[in-house]
Amino acid sequence: MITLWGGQTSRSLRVAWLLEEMALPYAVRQVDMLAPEPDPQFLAINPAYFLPAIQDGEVVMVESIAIMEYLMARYGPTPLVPAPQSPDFPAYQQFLHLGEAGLATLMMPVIVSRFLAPEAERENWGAAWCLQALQKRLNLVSARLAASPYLAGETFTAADISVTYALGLGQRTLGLALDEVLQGYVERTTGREGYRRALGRSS
Ligand SMILES: N[C@@H](CCC(=O)N[C@@H](CS)C(=O)NCC(=O)O)C(=O)O
Repeated sequence: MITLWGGQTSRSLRVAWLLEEMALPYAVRQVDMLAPEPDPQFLAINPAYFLPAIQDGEVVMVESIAIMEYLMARYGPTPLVPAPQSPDFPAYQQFLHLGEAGLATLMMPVIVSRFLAPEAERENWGAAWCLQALQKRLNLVSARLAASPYLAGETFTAADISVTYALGLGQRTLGLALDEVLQGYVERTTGREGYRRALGRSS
């Protein structure tokens, strides 16, 4: 049985969503990242102490996108990943990673500056740069979705899980405004049964 270490609204939602779409059984271990003391069991799993992590037998992994790629490779085949020969594959691969590396990661300096930094350090050049870079990268997502209903093309894939999570993070924490195309897209992806089930398990 796969164990998913997760927490409220964390990137563990990506992994839970993928597990639900693949109909794989899993157990969730909630970690309260705001607790005054670290959870010693989770610290033993991830000494860097961030979510999500999985245990699958002897396998322990962190990094939400890497975990998704592992699960699809280990327990596939699945329609959540196009075949490498498919014309949809390059866009799939690009947006799978853009969701974390190009969107969610850029949000973090903005989020911690706004909500955690001392008053005098809230407005800072680095966070402003990240916000601008994020807005520019969102143009890639909007342009793609103006041409196809999903990021890889006509069908829902793990790239949509990756990017939908990032858009939700931006909306919740930064008040990110989504244009009509992006709004319609998020309604389409989060309308899936797999998303609803994952939300119930991991958040
Ligand atoms: N790139 C990592 C980012 C992980 C991450 O930032 N996790 C957040 C929760 S969503 C966290 O645990 N932050 C606490 C920390 O980094 O100290 C991934 O995709 O898994």
